[in-house]
Amino acid sequence: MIRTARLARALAFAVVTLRAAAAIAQTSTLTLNDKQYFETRGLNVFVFTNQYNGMFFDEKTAGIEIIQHGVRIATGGAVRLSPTPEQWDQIPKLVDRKVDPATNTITCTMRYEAFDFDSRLVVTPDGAGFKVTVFVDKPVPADLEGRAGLNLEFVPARYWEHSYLIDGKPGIFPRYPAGPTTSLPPEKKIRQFEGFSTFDLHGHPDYIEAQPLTSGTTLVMAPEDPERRVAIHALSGELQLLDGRNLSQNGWYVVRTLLATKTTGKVAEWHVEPHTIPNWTRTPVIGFSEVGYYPSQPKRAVIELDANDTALATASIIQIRPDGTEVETMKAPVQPWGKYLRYNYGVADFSSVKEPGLYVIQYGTQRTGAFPIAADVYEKVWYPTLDVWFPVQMDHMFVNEGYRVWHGAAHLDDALQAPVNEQHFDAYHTGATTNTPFKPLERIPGLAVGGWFDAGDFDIQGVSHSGTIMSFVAIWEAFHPQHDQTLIDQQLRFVDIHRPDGKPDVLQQIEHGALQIAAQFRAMGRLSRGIVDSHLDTYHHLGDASTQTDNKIYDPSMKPYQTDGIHSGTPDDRWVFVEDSPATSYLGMGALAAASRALRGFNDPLATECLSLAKKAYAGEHARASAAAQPNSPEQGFARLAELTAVLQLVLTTKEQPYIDRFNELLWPALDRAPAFTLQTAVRAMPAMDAAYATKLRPYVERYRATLDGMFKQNPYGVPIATGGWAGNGQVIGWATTNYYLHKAFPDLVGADVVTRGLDYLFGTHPAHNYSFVSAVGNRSKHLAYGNNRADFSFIAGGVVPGVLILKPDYPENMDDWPFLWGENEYVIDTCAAYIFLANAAQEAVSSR
Ligand SMILES: [Ca+2]
Ligand SMILES: [Ca+2]
Ligand SMILES: [Ca+2]
Repeated sequence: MIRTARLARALAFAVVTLRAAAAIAQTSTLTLNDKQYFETRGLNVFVFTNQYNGMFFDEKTAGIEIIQHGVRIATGGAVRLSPTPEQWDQIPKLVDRKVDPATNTITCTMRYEAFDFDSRLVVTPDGAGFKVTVFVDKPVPADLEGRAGLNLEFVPARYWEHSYLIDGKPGIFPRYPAGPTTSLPPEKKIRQFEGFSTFDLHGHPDYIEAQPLTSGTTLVMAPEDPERRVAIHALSGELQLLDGRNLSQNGWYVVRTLLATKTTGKVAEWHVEPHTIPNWTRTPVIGFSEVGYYPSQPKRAVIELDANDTALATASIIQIRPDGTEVETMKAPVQPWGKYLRYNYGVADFSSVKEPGLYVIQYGTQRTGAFPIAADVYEKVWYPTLDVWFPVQMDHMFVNEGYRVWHGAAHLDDALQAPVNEQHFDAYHTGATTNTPFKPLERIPGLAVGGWFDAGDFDIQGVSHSGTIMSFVAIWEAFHPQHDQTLIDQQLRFVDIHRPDGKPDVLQQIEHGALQIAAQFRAMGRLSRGIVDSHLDTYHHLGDASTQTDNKIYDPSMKPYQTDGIHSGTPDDRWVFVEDSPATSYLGMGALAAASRALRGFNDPLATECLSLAKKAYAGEHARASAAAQPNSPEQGFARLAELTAVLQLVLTTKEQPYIDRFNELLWPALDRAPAFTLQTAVRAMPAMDAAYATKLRPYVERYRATLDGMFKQNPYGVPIATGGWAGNGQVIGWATTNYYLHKAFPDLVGADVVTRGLDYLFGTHPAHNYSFVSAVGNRSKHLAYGNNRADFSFIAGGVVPGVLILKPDYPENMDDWPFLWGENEYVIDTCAAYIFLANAAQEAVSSR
């Protein structure tokens, strides 16, 4: 929401409140719409339109969910087995979902396999709200008596500085968790995912559960706020209000009723009434670039409107002069675009405004913050990512910034070979063999060096490392940034942010990544899937990375927590997971071959070793993969694409004919099969190829260009918006980067506008709100995100979040007051490195035309 929106909303609110007071209380009746959710103006109720995830478990995007006045306030409405479920607690499997327009009901059958426990959740409109009923055909299993309950979870941030009434008794929502909890014996704990535990016993035999903050029959949440007020009445049993943050910082407020036991039929029932403001209309979102615009680039404000709203005729582009006076430079017509997902859109094109200066956009009573039109808008937008975000992600290093230490030197006890047949968390697993020369739990030497924390967690992921290194090499080769604002001392394991050391930071980051990948190939001859915590109770670590393990080498002859200062008996050293995956290994070889070019003249011994490791591994893998070829399997397809990446880097590094031949052999079928994935690779090889190559490539670029022409038909932003469980900024960056390479090679086919359009999207021209998705870049940006400091409701400058998640069927979301949804807010290394490339590319593309 833009700044003045609050004022406008407050005014609109006062008017509405008066109107409402004057009118007879209005009943809003939910109806089942053709998108299979319940809807009335100002309120939507989803019932398992989104499901629990078997891989990452509870993502807080499943079960009964409530969108009140445009904001998702509740999720996780289902039968759950804990008072305040955590991510890895058992989730119900949806066995059946019936949507019945005749009876206006949605019925979901849920099953907990481990307990042979089935229940039926029925949701139906009731008065001004809806009724939720749980039925069982067999009594609740004895093990789950007093444990199984009907839960509904509320986003805590949306109730801070708000109160509640329970059976008329007042309370204030706790701003910070302050109990109560209870200690219970571990045998009472319901088994979590794969028998892992989120709770670190730390030598004490107990675990904790949240106890209710309060209980009663009727709970009114936020009675003072018509936008957030929700009344819940237990028609049977008792309502509890709990605070899940006592167990885990990403916990939610939970409203819960224990299921009736030793009986069948109806075992819990609520009437839920989220208040709706009569004739509520969502405040428009003015999408624009918070970074500003290059004078000659296209400039589009995309105005997102409530389905009941219609676009105003114009938006004003107002220049702000040095003395504070304002000049309306343009009345830009708002062209209706139509409907995308659940909103109407209008587009105000103000490309004709080119005079450098500061501007705001005025639309109705709303006004955006100021943004520049200037020739240098893209010049520095990548500095925070390289200067701050990447240094903070550096593993095995002490990272300082001014008076602040981000973290100590972490994971100096890396790493042990993972056990076999391990079904691990974060999508790691092993099969019957280790795929390395090492035995299960044997120490793999030399791994406590280089590398970056993958994301908001602290593991080293092989594939994303490879992509990151290759992006950094591409940045170095295309733009040669001499930028130096970081001291990086590998000998002392010391990083100092904002302190030049005479060495280009991009080269130092390439070196840091290459040190880790080279160490893996040196020890194992291949790239790992990753190095990750051995135990779930350390994986969810929040705090200084150097305290995630004890940094002491595990010695099984010692007792847990016993130490001689160098070794310890605490089995917390991280594990190395290695898959039999040619694709993974090929990407590692590509990273090594790329790094060897950039590091030549900077760190010659490492450059030489990287290339020889890559060539040796390539020869081995290529021979092995050819022998084991499974033609046309999906794995084979991935392996071929990854090999193409490796061979591209070997071609660019060595120019040797066998690599060129193999590249041509792989490229053209891949271009036919998956042009979107291969076009960038193809065009990047051009400098090493002859003129005939460019001629042969041209028709593929012509076909791609036709897809670009159709972009504005897909959505009003004109970029490919992903609809999966992880939001799509990475995809937008990849798309715009491909466009840059094509623009450079085929400027008559692909213009610079499709490069900057990708950045406009990242910087605020996107659904849901208009913050820049790059923290600390642009006038207003993501000020809380899923970095490793997320428990502080903070951000790491330069991090790029995944962006807008499309919750099925039609709700675009990027929470701006709650950082803990990784699919919307988690920074990851490969996307951030790709962003640095794109920012440099945009500056070059706009300034050279
Ligand atoms: Ca990870
Ligand atoms: Ca430096
Ligand atoms: Ca250790």
